[in-house]
Amino acid sequence: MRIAPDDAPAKLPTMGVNQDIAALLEQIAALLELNGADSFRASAHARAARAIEDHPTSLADHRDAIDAIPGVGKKIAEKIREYLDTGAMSEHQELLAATPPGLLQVLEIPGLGPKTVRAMWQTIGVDSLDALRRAIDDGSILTVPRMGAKTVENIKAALTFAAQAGERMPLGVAMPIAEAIVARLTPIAGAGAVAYAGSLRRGKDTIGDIDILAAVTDGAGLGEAFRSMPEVTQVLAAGESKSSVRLKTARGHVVQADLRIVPPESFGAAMLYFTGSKEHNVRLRERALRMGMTLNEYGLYPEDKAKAPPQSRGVRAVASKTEADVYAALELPFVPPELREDAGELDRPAGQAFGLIEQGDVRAELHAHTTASDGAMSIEELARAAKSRGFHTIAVTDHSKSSAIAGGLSPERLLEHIEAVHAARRNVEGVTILAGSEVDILADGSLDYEDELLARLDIVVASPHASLRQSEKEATARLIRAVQNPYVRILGHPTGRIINKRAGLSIDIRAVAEAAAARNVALEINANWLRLDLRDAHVRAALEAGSLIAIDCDVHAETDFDHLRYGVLTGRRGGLTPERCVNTWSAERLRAWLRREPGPEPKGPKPGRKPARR
Ligand code: DGT
Ligand code: CA
Ligand code: CA
Ligand code: ZN
Repeated sequence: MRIAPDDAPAKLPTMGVNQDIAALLEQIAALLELNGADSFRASAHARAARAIEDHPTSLADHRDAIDAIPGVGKKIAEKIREYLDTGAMSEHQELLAATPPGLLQVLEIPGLGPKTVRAMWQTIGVDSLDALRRAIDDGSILTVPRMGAKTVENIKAALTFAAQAGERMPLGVAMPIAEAIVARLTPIAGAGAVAYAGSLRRGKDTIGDIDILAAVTDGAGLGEAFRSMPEVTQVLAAGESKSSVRLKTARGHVVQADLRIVPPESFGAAMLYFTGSKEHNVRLRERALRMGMTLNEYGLYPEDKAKAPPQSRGVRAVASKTEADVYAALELPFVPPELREDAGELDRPAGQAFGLIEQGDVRAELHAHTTASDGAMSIEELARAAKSRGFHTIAVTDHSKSSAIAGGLSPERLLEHIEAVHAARRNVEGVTILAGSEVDILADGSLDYEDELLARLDIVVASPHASLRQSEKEATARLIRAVQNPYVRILGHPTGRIINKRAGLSIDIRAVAEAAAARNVALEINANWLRLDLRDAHVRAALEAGSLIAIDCDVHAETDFDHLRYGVLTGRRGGLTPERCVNTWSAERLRAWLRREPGPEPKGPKPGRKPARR
C-alpha cells in the first residue's frame, strides 16, 4: 500500500522508547551526583536505567508493566509515566537548568567520575572543558582534594585524544538514525527505492555524515518530507535532487544528513557513486575510460567526446540499474561495499567472488558476562537469549579479580560460578553453555588467575583492561606473552581502545597475530560499536599473518547481541571469510578447538593458517 506523505508518522520511528527513557534516567543519575545529591538516589536511577534498557517490551505499549520491573521504584515509575505522557521528565529539566552545560562534557572524559567532577566544580570552578584545560595549565587543579599528578596526566591525555578525534560519529550511533530515516521515507517513495550509502554502508567504524539515496520519478514530496522531519534543526541545502540537513536526535546526537534523488533507472550507478569511497570511484572511472566508456552517477555510457554529459543528451547507458550491472560491464566481480577502499579489491579477476563472512554465519557467542560480574542476565537468561538468536554455543566469561569495579570474581567465586554453569546446563537444553572467564592480562602479560584454575575452564578469553598507555614495545610483548599461555583461546579487545575517547594500546599487530597463529589462538573483533577492536586494518593484518578471528558481542545485556552486525561489518572490511572465524564453526569443530592439548601447536607447515579439524 502506498502511504501518502500526510499519513507518514509525525516522528522518526523511535530509537526505542525504553532506550530513550534509560538514557534520561542515566543522565538524571549523573546530574544528581554532580549536584551533590546522596549517591544512593543516584544509583537507584542508574539501576532503573539498566533494567529498563534490558526490558523486552516497549514501555509505551505496556504502561501497567512499569511498576513490576525490578529496580524501578514508585517515584521513578512516576517519572517514566510523565515521560510517556509529555515526552519529558521535569526533574531532568530542572537538574539540567541547575547544571552548567559544560560540566556534562567534562563528565564525558574517561576516568572522571561525577564525584571528582563535582569536586573540581565546587573548589576551583571548573564548569567546562576550557576551564578544565586552564586549571591544568595553571596548576590549580592540584588543589582539588584527592587529585594527584597521575590523575592529571590521565585527564590531559584524554583531552588531547578527544581534540584529535574530532566530530566523527560512531557507526552504532549513526546506523539506527539512518535506518529510521530510510524507514520514514520509504512509504513516501512508493514504488521507488530508498537506501543509505556512503561510509555507513561501507561499515566504517566512524562516519562523517549520513548519505541517503532515493530513486523516484518525482522527488519533490520526498525532499520536502526529508527537510521537514521534526529532528531537523537546520536546512543546509534544498535543491530538486539534493537536500542537506542537520539533525538533532532525541538522545542529543547531532549529525548532518544528505539526501540525493535520482531517476529509478540510475539507482545502481548512483548507489555505486554515493557509496564510494572516492578512491574506489576514481579507479572505476579510470577503468571505464580505458575501456572506452564514461562512468558517472547516472550510468556507464559508451564513449562520447561531447562536452555535455551523456545522460542529458538521451544517450543510452550500457549499465545503470544495479551495481552488479555496472561491475559486470566493467568486467569486474561485484565488490562488497565494505571493501571499496582502493586497497587491492579491483585486482581480483572477474568471476572470483570475495566470500566474506555474513551475520547469519555466526553461530556462537564466546564472550559474555552475567550478574556474577557486571552483566545484567543470569546464566540461564543468557543461555536462553543466545539460543533464541539461533546460536549453538554461549560462553560465560565473567571478569577476573583485578577488574574489581566490574565485579571480577575471586578464585573461590570462580569455582562456585563454574558449578553454577554446570547446574544451568541441566535447565537449558539445545545450547552448549561453556564455563569460561574473561581474565585480565596484567601489565607484564601474566594473567589474573593461576594456570591450575584456568585449566578448569572450557574457554579463556584474555583481555587488557588497565595499563593501556604502555609503549608499543611493552604492549606487544605483553599481548604475545598472554597468547602464549597454554589455556588462552581468545585475545579479547586486543588494544582496549574506546572510539573517540581512548586510543588504547599501540601494538605491532603482525607480531601479535603471528604469535597467536602459532598457538591457534583467535584474535577478537569486539562487536561493541564503542570498541570495534580489532579494527578493520588489524583484521586484515591478522589474517595475512595466519591468525584466527573471533567476533564477540561482549554481552552484558540482552540487547548487546544486536551489536553483532557491527563486528561482522568490521570483519568484512578486513576481508574475513567464515572459515577463519571461529564463531561460524559447528559445535563439534569448536569443541575440538577448545579442547586441544595445552601447549604449543605441533610444528608443521604454516601453523594456524588452516585450523586443524579434529
Ligand atoms: P564520511 O561521510 O566522511 O564518513 O565519508 P563518505 O565516504 O560517506 O563521504 P561523503 O559523505 O563525503 O560522500 C559520500 C560518497 O559520495 C563518497 O564516498 C564518494 C562520493 N563522492 C562525494 N564527493 C565526491 C567527489 O568529489 N568525487 C567522487 N568521485 N566521489 C564523491
Ligand atoms: Ca558520508
Ligand atoms: Ca555526504
Ligand atoms: Zn572486557
